Amino acid sequence: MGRFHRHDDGTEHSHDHDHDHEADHGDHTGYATGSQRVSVLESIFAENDSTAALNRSAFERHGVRALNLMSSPGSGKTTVLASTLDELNGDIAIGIIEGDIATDLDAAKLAGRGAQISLLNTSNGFGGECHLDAPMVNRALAQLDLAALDLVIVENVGNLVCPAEFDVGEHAKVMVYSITEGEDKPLKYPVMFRSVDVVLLNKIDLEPHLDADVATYVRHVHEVNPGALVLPLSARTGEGMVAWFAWLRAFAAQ
Ligand SMILES: Nc1nc2c(ncn2[C@@H]2O[C@H](COP(=O)(O)OP(=O)(O)OP(=O)(O)O)[C@@H](O)[C@H]2O)c(=O)[nH]1
Ligand SMILES: [Mg+2]
Repeated sequence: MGRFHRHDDGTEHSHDHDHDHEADHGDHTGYATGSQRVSVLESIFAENDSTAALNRSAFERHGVRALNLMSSPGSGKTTVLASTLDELNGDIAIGIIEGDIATDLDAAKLAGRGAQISLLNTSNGFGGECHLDAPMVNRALAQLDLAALDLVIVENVGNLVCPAEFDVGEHAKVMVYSITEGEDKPLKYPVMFRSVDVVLLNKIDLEPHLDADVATYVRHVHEVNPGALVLPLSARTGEGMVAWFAWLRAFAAQ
């Protein structure tokens, strides 16, 4: 079955082009196919986008800036967030929406660092989704006191594909890309790399132990997204984190 997909220019279509869309209106399995499938997915994205607009206006009503933080599983989103909260605690009032398929493990790691935290498990009534969408984030917002916040950071579900396709009402998208994932990932998974404003190139402390060259990782990100700001850093040692903190302070002040 083809994969419905949106493009940067706002056009949308299914990649399922091996049959006649007009003639295909479902089959005996009961699953929608062809044009029927496209219209179901169009309405999912339309619902997502209208709720994303609601989320964005709720943020703006309260003067809150919102950021969507994405990556593969284990790239270091939570570790980056833990040091970020420790650094900014007292200066910027931060709310975290912690998205995971299951468990409150990441929410527990971020607790006690001065942030409001709203946990969102996609296995609880959301079908175990591999990404957060705007309606889920809308529900999670009910657990945050936006009037008391300057910045909301959404830690998305660890996945290098799906989260990039769903606007959740954020003002910027940031991804963590760790050098343990391999230098080819921007070329193989361009959709997320193309969708983001900032790439935190994490785990550079491991460069001597890997057959890795940080400059090649940066070059590959810029090959698919020439405008991306790439910040090489290590959430483990703190190297390079100062540039990220500076970017985030400026973003939160906008
Ligand atoms: N060496 C090294 N390890 C790191 C660094 N950042 C994170 N880690 C480790 O990488 C592992 C995964 O980090 P997490 O912060 O849980 O990654 P995540 O992206 O939040 O993972 P999910 O939420 O499961 O998608 C942990 O064992 C971290 O300690 C780093 O800069 N250097
Ligand atoms: Mg995490």
